[in-house]
Amino acid sequence: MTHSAHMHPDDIRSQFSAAMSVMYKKEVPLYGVLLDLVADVNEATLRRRPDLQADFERTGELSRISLERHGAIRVGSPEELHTLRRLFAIMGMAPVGYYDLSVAGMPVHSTAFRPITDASLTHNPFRVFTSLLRVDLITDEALRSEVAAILSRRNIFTPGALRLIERAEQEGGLTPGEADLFVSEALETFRWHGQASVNAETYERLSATHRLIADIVSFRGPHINHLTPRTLDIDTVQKEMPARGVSPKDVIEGPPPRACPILLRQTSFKALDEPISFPATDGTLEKGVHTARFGEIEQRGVALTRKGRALYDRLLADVREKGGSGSTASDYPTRLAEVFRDFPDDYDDIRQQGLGYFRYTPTDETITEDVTTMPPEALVERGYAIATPIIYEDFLPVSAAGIFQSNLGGQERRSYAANANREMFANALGADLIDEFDLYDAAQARSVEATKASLNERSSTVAKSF
Ligand code: OOG
Ligand code: NI
Repeated sequence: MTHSAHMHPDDIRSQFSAAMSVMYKKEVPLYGVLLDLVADVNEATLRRRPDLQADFERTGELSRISLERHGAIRVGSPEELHTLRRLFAIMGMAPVGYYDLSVAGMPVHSTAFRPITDASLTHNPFRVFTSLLRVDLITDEALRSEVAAILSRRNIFTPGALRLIERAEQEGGLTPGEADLFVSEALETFRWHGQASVNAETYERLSATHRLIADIVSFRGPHINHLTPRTLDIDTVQKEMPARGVSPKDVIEGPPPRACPILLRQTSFKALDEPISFPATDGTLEKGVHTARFGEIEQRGVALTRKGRALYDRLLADVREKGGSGSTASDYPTRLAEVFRDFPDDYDDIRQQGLGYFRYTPTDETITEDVTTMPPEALVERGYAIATPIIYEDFLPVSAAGIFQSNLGGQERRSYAANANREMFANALGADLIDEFDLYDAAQARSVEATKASLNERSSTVAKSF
């Protein structure tokens, strides 16, 4: 139970997300440049599109746009993931979805910690894409136990953070004073460490096995590796990046540009080569370079139903099969646009064909009938309700793989057999993974119920007045 003297988890999340953004801007100034560019483009887009502005005002989305961002981290051990789950829970963030990145040659699997209720998402949708190293995919047995030993020696959480996590669990929340302290202690886990915790020789060996393994294992903590603001016009931001001194990856991941955006489109600027140092045996420091941290932007669209998602996955697979070289070939955007002509680009079609999720709200239309058993589409037809797209709050594994790949520096391509192990992930987490489709289904159903209740109430008042 949340005691009234406790700070609301939504407010702790907002505070944490703001603090993280300030920290990352200091650590990676290019992220600040990207934030300014996104803010400029968003403002211009809303000025150009009053319809969009009106939609956003009606759904309460407007206030969240400028706040909205996601981050990503990678941890090494089940214990680290387990404590992260407890840490994020204090900020109202739960693990949603399972992403198997082994298919893309990445020795990790992932989830997204994020708020799950409508009110919390509107308040601040801050999410963290969180990956766990698959030690089981390291084939060299000696290296596997070395990695386990290195990881077992580190503690990525401060004693203060651990104490406050326990306190929040015992007391059912944190007071504002405790929450302040919690935010600054929690932030320490995600800070960058310029000094590796392993020597140069170990780093090189880890890196030769997979650069991602070196990134996860060689440091004191799981530095935040990017933060991603949400843009309303990703094509313009992508185009304008170079003029502001930011060099974007070649293509935008996800669906092509559309009148009715679906799911998620993402692009990033390439990871920076950053100076680091390694402890040498004689007590001195040896210089090195590490490439991991970058900036990313995203544009979000309507969440797709299982049927819609199956169509998206099939079309995307078609595009990639036809081209042969994934999303890096130069004709990729053309092929993408061509193949996606098979995905309806009109919200009414998307809704009527059951491809996307929508939130229903009542109109002011006069109503004299009982709508209890009326299908939602009939409510729309009769003008009793309007349907607004429910925004996709999650991630896309193929896009994530593209982002991983373009930011490891070098030509990282290892193949692992598709090797999902959701159960292993959930065991490490110590909790079940929430199914994203269940959340969207429930949000849509709740909006239908609330719309009908409000319409019925109005129709009975109308009836009485006759
Ligand atoms: C995570 C990459 C995935 C996204 O937006 O799809 C991701 C990582 O590089 O750790 O953040
Ligand atoms: Ni990302």
